[in-house]
Amino acid sequence: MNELAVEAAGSGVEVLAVEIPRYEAEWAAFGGDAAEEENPYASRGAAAGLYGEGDTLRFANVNVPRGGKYTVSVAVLNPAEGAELSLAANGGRKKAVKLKAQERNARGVYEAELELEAGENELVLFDSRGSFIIDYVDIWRRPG
Ligand SMILES: [Ca+2]
Repeated sequence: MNELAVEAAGSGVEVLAVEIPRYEAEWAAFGGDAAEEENPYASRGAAAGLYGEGDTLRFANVNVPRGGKYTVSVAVLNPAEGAELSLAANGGRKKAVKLKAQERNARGVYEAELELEAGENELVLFDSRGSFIIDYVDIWRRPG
């Protein structure tokens, strides 16, 4: 991830542009019954289906330049009623995210804050309840 800080001289205004690395779910390691799905509404035309409790997606190589709190945005399609997703970094405590009903093939984006370490991190997404499809994950840092 490249970060570029631009300071507007004398104005006291700082503009911070952050490049957001995107991790396609279909490129993650699948656990349980998780599997790649073709979906024309998903980025790259593909996504990862998680079909029930115990299915997982593992991103083994999430690289960030600095340690600290990051926002993980997860793009979800077609969650079953009451479906729940959890996330954890580096084997840490899971953050649970309840998925809301959404229009078929519409993309819902859910956010969770996770502590990441400088360098490589392992991010795991767990199916805690119900089925849903994950399209991609964006990892970024709020400016400031
Ligand atoms: Ca995708």
